[in-house]
Amino acid sequence: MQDAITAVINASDVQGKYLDGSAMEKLKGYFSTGELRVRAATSISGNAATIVKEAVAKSLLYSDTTRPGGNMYTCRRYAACIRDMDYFLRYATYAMLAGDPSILDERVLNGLKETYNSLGVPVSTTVGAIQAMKEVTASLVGADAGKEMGVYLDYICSGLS
Ligand code: CYC
Repeated sequence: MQDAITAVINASDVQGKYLDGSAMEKLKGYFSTGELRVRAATSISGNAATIVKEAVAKSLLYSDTTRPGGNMYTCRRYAACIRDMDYFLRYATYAMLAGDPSILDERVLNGLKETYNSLGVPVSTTVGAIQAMKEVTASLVGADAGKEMGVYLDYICSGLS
């Protein structure tokens, strides 16, 4: 797992150089949004269950996915889906705090598409649910922090597609 600071330092280290102007600018951008990230993470962690519930209501509930034959039909599969949505939200929050998506590759996306394909979990429906969660999150944390969370929720969608 990397964060915005180690990513910049590693890139300079492989060249044996001090941080240059553009590396310093990246760090400045990260530090200047630090408080915004912490505030957003606090608000998301206090409201995670509501965010997931609203995103599911908005995108999945009473759809073909939850009807007999759909991938969320039966409580066991419904619960697995809610759990997955909570994983996506929690790991996107970690990545947003770190300012770096590598934790998503390592702990969420690695092998996920293959798992979903073999279990018949519909990827495009999952992407739609993550997009709904992006909107619900933005309405809770505000536009700036919402945009930042959107970067990492979109990263999960691209990794699945
Ligand atoms: C299943 N989701 C799974 C499974 C894994 C994950 C490994 C198979 C094992 C299990 O059932 O628990 C995902 N596990 C993860 C992730 C991590 C992990 C991301 C990293 C922390 O450890 N079905 C739908 C919806 C969607 C959905 C669109 C929710 C958005 O139709 C999800 N995931 C879903 C469902 C299953 C599942 C229904 C169970 C499928 C089955 O067993 O038939």
